[in-house]
Amino acid sequence: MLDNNFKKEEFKKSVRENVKMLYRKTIEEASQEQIFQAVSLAVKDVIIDNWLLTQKQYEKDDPKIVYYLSMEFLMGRALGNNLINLCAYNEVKEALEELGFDLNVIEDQEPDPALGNGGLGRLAACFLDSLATLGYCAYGCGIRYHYGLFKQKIENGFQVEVPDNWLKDGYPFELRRPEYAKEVKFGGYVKVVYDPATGRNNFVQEGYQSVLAIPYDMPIVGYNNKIVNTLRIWDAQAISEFQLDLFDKGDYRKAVEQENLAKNICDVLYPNDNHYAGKELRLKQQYFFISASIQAAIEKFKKSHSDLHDLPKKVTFQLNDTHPTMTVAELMRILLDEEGMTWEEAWEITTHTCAYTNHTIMAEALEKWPIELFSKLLPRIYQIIEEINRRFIQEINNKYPGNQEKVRKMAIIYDGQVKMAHLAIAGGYSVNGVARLHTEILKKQELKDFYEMYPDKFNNKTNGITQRRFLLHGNPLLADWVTDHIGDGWVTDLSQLSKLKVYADDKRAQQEFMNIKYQNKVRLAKYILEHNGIEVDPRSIFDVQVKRLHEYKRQLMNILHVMYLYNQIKEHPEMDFYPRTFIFGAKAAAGYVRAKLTIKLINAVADVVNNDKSINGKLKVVFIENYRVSNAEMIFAAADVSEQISTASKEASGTGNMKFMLNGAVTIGTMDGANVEIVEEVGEENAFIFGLSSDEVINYENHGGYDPMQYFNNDPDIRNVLMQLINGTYSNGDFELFRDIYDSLLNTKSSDRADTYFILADFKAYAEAQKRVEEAYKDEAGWAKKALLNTACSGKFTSDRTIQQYVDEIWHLDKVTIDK
Ligand code: B1H
Repeated sequence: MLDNNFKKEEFKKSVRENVKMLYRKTIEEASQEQIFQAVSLAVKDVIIDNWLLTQKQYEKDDPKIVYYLSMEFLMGRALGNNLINLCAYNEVKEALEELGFDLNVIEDQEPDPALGNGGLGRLAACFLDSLATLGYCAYGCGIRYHYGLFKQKIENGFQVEVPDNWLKDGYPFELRRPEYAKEVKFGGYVKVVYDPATGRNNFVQEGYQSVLAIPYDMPIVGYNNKIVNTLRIWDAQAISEFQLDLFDKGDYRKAVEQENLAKNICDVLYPNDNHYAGKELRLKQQYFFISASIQAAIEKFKKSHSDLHDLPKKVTFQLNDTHPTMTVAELMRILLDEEGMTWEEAWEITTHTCAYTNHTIMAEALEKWPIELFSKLLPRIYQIIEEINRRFIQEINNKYPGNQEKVRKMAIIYDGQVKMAHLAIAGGYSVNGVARLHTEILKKQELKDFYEMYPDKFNNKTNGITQRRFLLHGNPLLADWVTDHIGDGWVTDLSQLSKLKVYADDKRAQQEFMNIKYQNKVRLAKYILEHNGIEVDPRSIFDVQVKRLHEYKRQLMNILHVMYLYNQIKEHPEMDFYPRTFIFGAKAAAGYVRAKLTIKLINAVADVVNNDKSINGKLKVVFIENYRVSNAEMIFAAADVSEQISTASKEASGTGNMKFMLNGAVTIGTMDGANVEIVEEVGEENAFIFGLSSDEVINYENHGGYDPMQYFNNDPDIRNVLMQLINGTYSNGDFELFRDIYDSLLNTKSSDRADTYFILADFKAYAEAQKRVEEAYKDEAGWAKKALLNTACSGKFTSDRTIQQYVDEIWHLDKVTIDK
C-alpha cells in the first residue's frame, strides 16, 4: 500500500477510544452507527493533520484561488471516499475486520449528504475531488441545507417524498467555525449620503434585517498527495441569538422577524432539476451564501495582499450556473461601498474575476426575477444591477446603433424582470458550456447575440467524473483487474486506460471482464431482491436508465418500448428473445405531476410484466427506490446497457453516461450532450445511436411541421401501446389514470405542441436500435469486446481532464505540492 498515516494498531486503539468518549461504551456494546461515528472521527483525525499542512503550504506559496460557488454539492458519502483518497481503504477494512466489523456495513451507516439534485450538483462534487487531487487551491462554497434532497419511497407505485434529515445524528466530517461568521443584510432601503471630504455619494443600507452566516467546513481529500481542500457550507443563525450586545433589545418585532428570517433560509434544498423556483426564499438563499462567501473571500485576500486591484490575479469566482450570479453585484457592492472604489475600477476587477458556466438551455430553467421581489429584498444589489444594465445597454447601443431588437433581447433588466444569465455574461470574463455540442448550441442559438458581442468569452469544457469514486470505490473488482493489467497509474491519469485496448480481442481478458460484470450484476440483483422483493436473473441483459425524471430525458419512451416488447412477446410466444431486465431509478421533483405519473406508469408496467408467468421471466422491470449517489456506484458497475436517450439538443452534457462507460456498459443513445464525444472516443460500432439529430429537433422547434398524430395513425405498434395507456391495461381498468401521458403525446393544447420531446418521432428508431443491442449481446465475444473498449476509451471523461482545462483556459491556477 501507498504511503499514509495509518498504523493499524493505532487506528484500532483510536476507534476504541472514540467509542468510549462518545458513547461511554465498549466496542462490543456499540451499534454499527456508533462504530461509524467512531471510525469517522479516527479518520478525521488523520485528515485534519493534512488539512493543517495544506493551509500552511497555501499560506507559504500564496497560489491563486478558485472559489467554486454552487447552490448544490451532491457529495455522497464521505467515509469510503476519504479512505480511498488517503490510500488507507484496505488497511482500515482489515483493522475493522480484526475488531469484528465489516467496512461495507459501517459505510452504509453514513447518510448520503444529498445537498444537490442531480448532474449539476454531482459535477461540483467531482470537481472538488479533482481540484484537490491535482493540487489546486480551491474552495467550494455552498449552503448547509438542514434537509437535502428528499428520500423517495414508492407506495402503491407512486413516489412519496420523505424528508432527508441527514444531520439527525450529527455529521462527523464537518467542522463548525463560528469565529468566521459573516453578517448578511436583507431589505430596508438605501440612503444616499454626500461625503464632502471625497465629493462622492455614499450608499448606505438602512432599516434592514440581518442574518448571521456561520460556516461549516468539510475536508476535501486529494488522492495520495496530503492535500486537503475545503468545502465551506453556510448555515444561518439569528444575530440576536449570537451577539446579544448587537441586538436592539427595544425592538421586539424586529428581533422576532430576524429570528424567523434566519430560521428558514437553510431549511431545505429546492428539489427541482432543470427548473427554476421563482420563490422569494430561493432568492434569499442565493444572496445569503453569496454575500457570506464573497465577504470571506475578500477578507482573506486582504489579509495577505495590500491592493485589491490585484484581485483577478489571485482569485477567481466560478459561477455554477446562474444561481450564484449575485456574485457580480455583491463584489461590486463591496468594492464600491466598502472599499471606496470608482465604478470603473470596481467593474474592471469584477469582470476579470467572475466566470460563468451554463448547464442548460431548457427555457424553464432560466432564472428571471421580478424586479418587485428583487428590489425589495436586496435594494442596494438591485440598484447596482440597474446601473450595470444602464451601462450595458449603452454598450449595446454603441455597437448596434438604433437596434432596439438587440436591447430587447440582451438587456439585463427587461419586461419587469432581472435576467440572471445576462448579468452573468456581462459581468464575467468567461462563459462556458459543458459539452461540445451544448457549447455550439449556445453560440449559434440560445446566446447567439452575446456570442456575437463577446466571441472571446465563450469556450467549452466538456464535463467529467471522478474515477476515484466511480471506479476505484464503486467497482473494486474491475478496479483491481485494470490495475493488474496496466498498473495503477489510471487512478490519477485516466488516459492510461487506453492501454487496455490491446486486450479487446484477448479471449481471457474478455472472459475475466465479463465475469466481473456478472459478479457486479449478482451484487445488484441481491440489492434489488432485498429492496424491491423482485427476483432478477443476472444472466439477463441489465438495461439501465438512472437519472432525474424529466420529460426531456424520455424515461417515458423507454417504458413505452417495454410495453411494446411485452406486446411482441405475448403475440409471438415462440419468438426468439434474449432475457432483459429494464432497470429504472429516478426522483421526480415534488411538484412535477407528469414526472410522478411516469414513475407510477413504470411501476404499473413492472407489476403486470413481472407477474406474468406466461413470458417465462424473459422480461423484468425494476424501479429502484431512492436512487442516490451511494446506490448509483453499485448500479453503474452492474450495467450492460446505458440508456442515454434524451431528445437531441436538450441534455447539455450528462455525466451518468460517462460513469456507465467507465464501468464497461454500452450506450444506447441519441446524438446529444456528451454522448457525441463518447461515440467519438469509443467508435460508432461500440455504441447504439439512433434518432433525430439536434439540428432536426431545433429545426422542427423553429419552423414547425412535426405531427405526432401521423405516427399514431400509420403505425399499429405505436397505436397499440398508446391505447394501452387509456384502456386500463396497466391500471386495473381505470381509463383515466394515465390519460395525461396519452394526451401529452397526441393532443395539441392551445399553446404548446403535442409530444414536445419527439418521443413518437424517435420511437421506431429506438426500438430498432434496441433490436441491434439484443443481436449484439447474443454474440458473447463481440459484446465483451464492446464493453471492454468502452472502459478502455473512457479516459477523456475524467473530471481531472476537465479541471485541467478550466485551469489552463479560464482560471490559471498555480499547482501546489506539500513539502515533505
Ligand atoms: C443541469 C441544471 C439545473 N443543468 C436548475 N441545469 C436547477 C438547473 O434548482 N435549479 O433551479 C437545478 C439544476 N442541471 C445538468 O447539469 C444538465 O441537465 C446535465 O446535462 C449536465 O450534465 C449537468 C452538469 O453540467
